[in-house]
Amino acid sequence: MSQKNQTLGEFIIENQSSFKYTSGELSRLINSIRLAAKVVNHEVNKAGLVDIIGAAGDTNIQGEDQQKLDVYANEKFIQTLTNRNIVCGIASEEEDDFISINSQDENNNNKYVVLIDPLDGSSNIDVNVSVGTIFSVYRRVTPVGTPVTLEDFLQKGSQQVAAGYVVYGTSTMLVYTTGAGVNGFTLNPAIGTFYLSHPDMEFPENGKIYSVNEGNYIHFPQGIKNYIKYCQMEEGDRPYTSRYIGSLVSDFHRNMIKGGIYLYPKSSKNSNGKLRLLYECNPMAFLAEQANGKASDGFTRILDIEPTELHQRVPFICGSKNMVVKAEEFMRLAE
Ligand code: P6P
Repeated sequence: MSQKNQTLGEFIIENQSSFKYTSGELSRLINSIRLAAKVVNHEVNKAGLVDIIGAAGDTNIQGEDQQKLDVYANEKFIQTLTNRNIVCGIASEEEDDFISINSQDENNNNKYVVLIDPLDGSSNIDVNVSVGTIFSVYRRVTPVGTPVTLEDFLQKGSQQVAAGYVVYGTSTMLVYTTGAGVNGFTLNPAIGTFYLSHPDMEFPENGKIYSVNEGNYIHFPQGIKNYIKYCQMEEGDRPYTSRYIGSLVSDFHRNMIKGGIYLYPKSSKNSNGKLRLLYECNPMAFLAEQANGKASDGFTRILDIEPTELHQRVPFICGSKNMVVKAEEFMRLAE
């Protein structure tokens, strides 16, 4: 049983034996994400002071303006994971294609691939609202020692061996799972150490918060419209409270602590929704299920979706189990 105020390093060592692949490689991977998170956190915290905010001028494969902090965070996570020779491949929201690590090195016996959204919610950067990093880890499925292929990245979310996020908020937290529950670590910036502040995090089965961009209401499927009206109805424990930060990591984190549901449905504007399956929905769905929550596209469990493209998008409904079940009921009734 983990105890509060344990450092992340102590926690990793103590729990390494409980991880079925006890090679220590995954522990080193989490440690490298910890390092990159501290480096990015330092820049995020001074974004308003130096000319590092504002668009970098380029646009990523999503057609979104790349904020300089997006580019910086992407570089730092890729650099940290590459230099420590821990993974054999990386995919990122900011990279059109996946990156094969040390594919020329026949000694590259690394067996993990990492998929990242290096700075989710980046449109919030220059208005001083929380942003986050999301990561997802798989064991490769192609032979060790050969260059990774797209097959290593297009795995179902149920095959993840680890997933987590960093939320750069009023405090910086690293929240992750290796399949044995969800634990949250808060950074003490004075000494650069993450401490276990939220052991065994769980979604309350019910909640009173719903998170959706209601500006898209008229474009939503009828089932989602009906669910939103259900949340707003004066009945029983309703109306619920609407809270939408515009940063998935922040909305997810608050809902996990307080109880709630996050929805990014498909719409007539986004036929598959906006969020990306591989490096946003799958890791958050793995965390949700490990925290007694639920995640679906309205009909299918997110972790069961067979990926077809690196940057594919899916509708995303995630949070307190009974709230997601209710939303799915409205989706089925409206079919
Ligand atoms: P909208 C950020 O770009 C993001 O991917 C999520 O973090 C966030 O919840 C959502 O998109 C916000 O999108 O269309 O409501 O601004």
